[in-house]
Amino acid sequence: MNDYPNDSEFKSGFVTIVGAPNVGKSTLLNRMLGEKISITSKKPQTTRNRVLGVLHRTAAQMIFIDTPGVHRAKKLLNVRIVETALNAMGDADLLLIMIDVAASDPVSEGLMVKTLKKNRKPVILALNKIDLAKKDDLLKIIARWESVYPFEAIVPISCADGTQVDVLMEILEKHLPTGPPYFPSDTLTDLTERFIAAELIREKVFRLTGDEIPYAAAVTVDSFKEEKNGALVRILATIHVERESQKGMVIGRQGVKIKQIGSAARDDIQKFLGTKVFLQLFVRVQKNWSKDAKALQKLGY
Ligand SMILES: Nc1nc2c(ncn2[C@@H]2O[C@H](COP(=O)(O)OP(=O)(O)O)[C@@H](O)[C@H]2O)c(=O)[nH]1
Ligand SMILES: [Mg+2]
Repeated sequence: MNDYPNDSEFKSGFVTIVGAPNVGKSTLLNRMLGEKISITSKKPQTTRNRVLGVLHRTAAQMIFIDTPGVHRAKKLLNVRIVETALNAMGDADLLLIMIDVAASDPVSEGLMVKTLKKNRKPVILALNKIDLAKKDDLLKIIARWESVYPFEAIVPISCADGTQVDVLMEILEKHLPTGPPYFPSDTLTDLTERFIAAELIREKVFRLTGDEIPYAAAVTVDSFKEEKNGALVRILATIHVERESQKGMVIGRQGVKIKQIGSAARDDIQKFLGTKVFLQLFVRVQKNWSKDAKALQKLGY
C-alpha cells in the first residue's frame, strides 16, 4: 500500500448505504465507482447480497457497503431496514440514508427516524430522484427532514443523471475519519469477477422477464475460462428456475428471450472485464430452490 502518500490528513472509512428497496442505492454505488458492480432494476429486491465497493480518491478511500432490502410489511419496512443496517453497521464510520423523493412515506419515515436516534454515528441524508420531483415539493421535503433529525448534511441528488453526486462524495469524504487506506489502490470490490458475471446475467433476467420470473430465478457460473492470453473469456452459466413453465418463459418463443438475455449480459460482462466474452446460457428447473436451504446455499445465498 505504499502507492499512497504517507499523509496524516488522508481519510479512510466505511460508509453503509441504507434505504427502502428501489430508492437507488445500487445505482448510486455504481455511479460513484464509475463501474457497474451492483445490479439494478425497477423491481424491488434486486440486490440479494451485501456488495462492497471501494472508491479511491486523491485524499481519501471510501468503502461503501450496499445492502439488500428486506421483505416486510410496508409500513414497517423502512424501520426494519434501518434496524438491520444499524445492527449490520459493525465498524462502519458513516451512515448514508437514502430516500426516494418521488415515493416518500411520512409514516414509515417517522418510524425510521425514531430508530435512527439510537445510533451514535454521523448520518448523511441523500434525497434521490430529484429529476422526478417539482422544485416546490423538493423544498418542502428538505424542510421536513431538517426538522426531524440532526443529519450532518442533506443532499438532494439524482443518480439517473448524476446531479450533485460529486457534492455528495465531497461531503462523505469530509465526514470520514483520518487514517491509512484499508485496501490497495487497485481494489474495486471484494466480489469475484465470476460472481459479478453471474449477477449481470441475473440483472438481465430481472429486466427482461415478467413479474414472476425474477424472484424465481438464480444464476450460477459453471465455468469461467480465460483464453487467448486473457483476450477472451469463455463463460458457461445456468439460470435456475423453479418450474417447467418458468423455463419456457425464460427461453421464450424460438429462444428469443434467452438470446436477448444472453446478448445484453454479454455486453455488460465485456464492459466490466474489458475483454471479449463468449457466453453460453442454460436454463434448468430446480424445484423450490428459493425455499430449500440446501439449494440456496449451493446457489450462493
Ligand atoms: N428517475 C430516476 N430513477 C432512478 C434514480 N436512481 C435510481 N433510479 C432507478 O430506480 C430503480 C431502482 O434502483 P436501484 O439502484 O436498483 O435501487 P435499490 O433497490 O435501492 O438498490 C432503477 O430502475 C433505477 O434506474 C434517479 O435519480 N432518478
Ligand atoms: Mg440494490
